[in-house]
Amino acid sequence: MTERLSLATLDRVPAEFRPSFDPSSLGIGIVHLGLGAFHRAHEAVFTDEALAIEWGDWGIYGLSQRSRTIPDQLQPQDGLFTVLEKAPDHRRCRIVGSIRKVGLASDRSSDLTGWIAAASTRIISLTVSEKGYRYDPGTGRLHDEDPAIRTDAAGGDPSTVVGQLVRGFQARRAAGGDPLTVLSCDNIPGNGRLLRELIEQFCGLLDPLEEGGLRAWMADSVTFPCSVVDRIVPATGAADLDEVQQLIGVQDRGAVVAEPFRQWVIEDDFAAGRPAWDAVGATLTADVLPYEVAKLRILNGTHSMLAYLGAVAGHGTIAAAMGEPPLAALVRRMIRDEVIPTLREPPGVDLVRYGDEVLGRFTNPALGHRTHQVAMDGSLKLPQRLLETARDLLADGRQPRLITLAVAGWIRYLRGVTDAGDRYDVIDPMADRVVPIASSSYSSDTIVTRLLAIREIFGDDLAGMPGFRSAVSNWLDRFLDDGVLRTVVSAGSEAP
Ligand code: CS2
Repeated sequence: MTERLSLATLDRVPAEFRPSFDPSSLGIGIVHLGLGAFHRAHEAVFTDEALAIEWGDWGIYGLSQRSRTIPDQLQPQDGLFTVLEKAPDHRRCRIVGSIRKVGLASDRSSDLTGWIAAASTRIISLTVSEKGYRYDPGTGRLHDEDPAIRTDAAGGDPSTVVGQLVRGFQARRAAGGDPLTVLSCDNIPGNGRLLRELIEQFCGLLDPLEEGGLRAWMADSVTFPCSVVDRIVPATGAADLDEVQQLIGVQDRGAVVAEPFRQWVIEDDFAAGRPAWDAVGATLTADVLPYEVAKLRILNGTHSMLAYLGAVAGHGTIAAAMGEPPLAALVRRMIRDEVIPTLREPPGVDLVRYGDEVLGRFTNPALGHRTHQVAMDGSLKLPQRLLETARDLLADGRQPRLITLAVAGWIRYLRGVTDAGDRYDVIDPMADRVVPIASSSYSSDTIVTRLLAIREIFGDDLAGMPGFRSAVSNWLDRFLDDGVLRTVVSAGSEAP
């Protein structure tokens, strides 16, 4: 039987793939919530490389929220795992040593509260995806009626991220109240600011005696920098694990795959230090907003559009969708004509070139990034990826033509069946509400009217903005009559 990657077997791995430091000598300074593939291919890599430049106790304690899968993969490996970088024409692989401990947040023995309280912990970072925040993207409000939020506010072992953080803060305050940074790394606009607001709303649900000045302490001692993260990280497949094993010579069940590109723009607002992430490619800046809006609208907006239209047209991967010339032309045009005009250019960034680079990254065939993976949780992604762009255009007196096509693409996707009649599952926390409406036999107009009335997604303004509803409903009609590809082809030949 092939041996498993671990501290004990690391010396059997060819030296070129090993971390540049001895992982066993690294103390923990970061607690990370959301130990998915993205974190392992992003912050863990930046941290690993930063340690080679400037040593410090910045090891990571990574916790999964609910599922044991990743802790079970990484615990026997002492937190070690491989990142397999896939460019169209070459591979690169390396073992990351920055994750020093793994656990499950919902399991008492992981002692999350104790770790948040520990003075040695100076950063709590998060990649818990849009769902983890339990908020309405249309209104920015915490789901304060959510039973899990209610239960967490009432006491006991917290199961929500906001509850976990607040219980940890209380313990930290009781233990001396050392300053702390909470760093959100999720694809949400103003992610740090939003998290602070959600936590404050949660504190408002607590008994006033129990709150006992926690918000005032937070205001003095906890910072919430915003950050923009970027790296395409598809789900790891069995063939990837085989490939890693061939390369490193031992078995790694926690390996992750990523594109070569990576970017991290972070608001420079740390309360208690940080690793030398800026020395290994992260941008530390006073204002992340222009980067954030550009990334969410250009990259994630077109990603979602390609995912919905590509999946309905029968394409399994983003690269295959990009291989369909009318779809590639459509997203290029949407970036140029409708997204860039709404953006403020971040310093030193040429947005047209940025858009071209993003689309180039989408064509990487080695990644095998599934359209259904990107299409997931659309109700939580649409607002920041597409709807904000539509709002800005409408406020400027312009019609969002291709953005409305993308929104109609989401609705068409919710029907759970491709143009060729193949069925698939729609994964979305609001699936129970949106799928029955989208799949009904009502007219497109009724379907769109009912969906646009969902404030949690569309706010209370979009449905009433002139032309928006009718444009979405016209595209949906055309998708249903002619199929996605024929509609996109004819849309391409129509005047803007
Ligand atoms: C994707 C993102 O799954 C999705 O919704 O759009 O995860 C995307 O790959 C990353 O944001 C790239 O940085």
